Amino acid sequence: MAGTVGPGAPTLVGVPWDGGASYLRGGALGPSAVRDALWSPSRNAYTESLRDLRDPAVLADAGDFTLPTAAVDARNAIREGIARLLDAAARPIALGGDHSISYPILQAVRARHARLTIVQVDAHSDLYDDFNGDRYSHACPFARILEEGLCDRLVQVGIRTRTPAQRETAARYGVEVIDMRAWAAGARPVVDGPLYWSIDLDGLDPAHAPGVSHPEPGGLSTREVLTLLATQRGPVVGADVVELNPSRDPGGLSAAVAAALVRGLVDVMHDTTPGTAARP
Ligand SMILES: [Mn+2]
Repeated sequence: MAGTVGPGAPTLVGVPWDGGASYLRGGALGPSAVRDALWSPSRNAYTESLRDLRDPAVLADAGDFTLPTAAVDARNAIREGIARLLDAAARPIALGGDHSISYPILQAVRARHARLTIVQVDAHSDLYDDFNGDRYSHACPFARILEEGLCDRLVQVGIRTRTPAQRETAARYGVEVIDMRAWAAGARPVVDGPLYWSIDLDGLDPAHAPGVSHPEPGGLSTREVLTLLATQRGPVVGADVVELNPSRDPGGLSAAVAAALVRGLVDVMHDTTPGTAARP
């Protein structure tokens, strides 16, 4: 990795991995597409709270992980890379890559946080025990996270594709699910920190973020996700924004949405008790 890492600073790190994808590759190109959108001359460099992203104390960038091709080795590299960032007191914002990266990331985060709540924004619950024989598929990370006790609370928002087996798994582990029907009826999560955000872009409606491998109509708007981020208590200790597939995003609109979510995460990380976030 190259780049700068400031103490406590929200820190981008690219995780160019799509080996967990069950349908379409292409997500490995996500990190560079989000960076291009973040720094596009089509807009200025300020967040909605008027923080200047060019200030490394506002947003640092640790570059992209260099990942081996074997999945088990890639998971180890992701876990160890995130651990190094946390040891440097950074608050990682990981750019995927497919959703399988959340499992090794959370192994590293959990090792430093005795209390941890995860909010997952997603069309899918990602609770399959295995998918096509792969227990580390992007359809499975939250099954592994629950088995290993990598959080105290898991709150899923935006779900609209569950199977009966996944519903049973969620009930067995006490997962709090606000599916799209409940969201439309007005249900909202109430969580506090230490908090980790795992944002799958397909949690948004394809009208907002079409550039994903598994578009699922009936989802959240960009503004709804930004408001959800801003209205939870912190501290936010880490986050990922995953499943952008640039090969399905010819106009770059979904990359622009991912960049907007990164700016929202930067604001909430700074707004939620900086200094208490990186170490328990
Ligand atoms: Mn998903």
